[in-house]
Amino acid sequence: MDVRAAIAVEAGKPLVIDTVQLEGPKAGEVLVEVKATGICHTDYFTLSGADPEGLFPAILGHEGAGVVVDVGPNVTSLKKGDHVIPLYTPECRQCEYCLSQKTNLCQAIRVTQGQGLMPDGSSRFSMGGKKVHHYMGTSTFANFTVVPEIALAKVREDAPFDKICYIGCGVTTGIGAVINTARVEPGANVVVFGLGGIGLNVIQGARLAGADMIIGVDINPGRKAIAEKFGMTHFVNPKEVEGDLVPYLVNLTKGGADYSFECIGNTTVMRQALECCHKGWGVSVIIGVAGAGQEISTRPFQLVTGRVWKGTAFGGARGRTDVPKIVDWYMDGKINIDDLITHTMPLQDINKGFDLMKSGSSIRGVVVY
Ligand code: NAD
Ligand code: AHE
Ligand code: ZN
Repeated sequence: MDVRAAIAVEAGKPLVIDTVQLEGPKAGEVLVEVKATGICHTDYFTLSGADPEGLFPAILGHEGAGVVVDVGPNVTSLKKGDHVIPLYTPECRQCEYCLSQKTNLCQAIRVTQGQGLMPDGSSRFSMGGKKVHHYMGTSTFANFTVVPEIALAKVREDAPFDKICYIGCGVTTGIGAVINTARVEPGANVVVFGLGGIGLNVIQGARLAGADMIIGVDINPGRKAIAEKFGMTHFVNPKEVEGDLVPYLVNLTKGGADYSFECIGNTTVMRQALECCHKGWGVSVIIGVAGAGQEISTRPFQLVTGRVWKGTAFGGARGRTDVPKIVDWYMDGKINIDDLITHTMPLQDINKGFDLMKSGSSIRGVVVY
């Protein structure tokens, strides 16, 4: 079938809006009509050429919500008409990783997903007879996409697509990093570096967890008001701090953060996030994705003296199990998504959505099909 898509033709170039061809679902696959998709910084990261796994041409997008329109053979858990959120971290419930109960990083289809292909090693997308790659197994920058059954969370039908699409990445990543990965406890002091689409959800997660001091760090002063609305108690603009940021934060927290979160993808800031943690127990969680070739460093003494460096993908969430619950939290008013979606646009304007994110004018832009 013909579908409308934003195609990443080449690294560093704007997406091209055009018609591409999509084959129907094969065994274990599902055809989804995408109703809305958020634009995450990771889409920009891959489009920029910084992603070692980046492939072109590809249909990017990994923060979607939509409706099942067809299922391939052997699909048992979904049917036509079901509302779904695609999962770039699937949940097969059978692989060694899923069965371990120690990680959310299901590996059932990770190899082909990283190659921009469906699990059988082929792509469903093409243009003029030439292969177009999938992205993160989701490719939500197209109004129809094919996704493996194990990479779809079935969600309630009364939830609005243009809001819950954000649960497909940013909301779950930010809140999950606090609850699943760091396991922040009531009364903890938390420092969040980067107050964008992810960091503001970390702030909201920290408030849910009952944190005491919630410090937000961002070079964009425009982030202060919205972060306060989500629970931030102190704002720090590194550009206004005299001297080093780390001792400033250690002083502010009276000894160091119990938990810190890096939500930027900047390896210098990752070091600051670790080193502002409390001696003996502070835990720093890396969420930001850094470009090819970049590495983190610190004095090993920082770890010898009890600080812990961790990372998280999709907030440690097991998508098919956890995502429907997070949709319920939204529908029950326990979490705020609406105020973070600052811009909506048709697919035609998706490049403007990227520009708004890059300039710091938007928190989350959402494409509504
Ligand atoms: P965003 O562009 O919405 O937000 C980034 C924020 O960081 C902005 O507010 C910006 O002003 C701020 N910032 C930039 N440089 C800074 C600096 N030096 N000091 C302080 N603040 C600074 O991006 P996002 O969508 O929130 O994504 C954030 C990061 O998280 C990206 O690297 C993205 O790829 C990554 N990410 C990771 C996961 C995961 O599962 N690990 C999931 C989603 C996104
Ligand atoms: N492909 C990159 C890494 C990109 C990355 O870390 N992706 C995160 C999700 S970011 C969502 O906005 C992730 O889930 N990682 C785990 C995984 O298996 O990809 C690289 O550096 O190669
Ligand atoms: Zn994302």
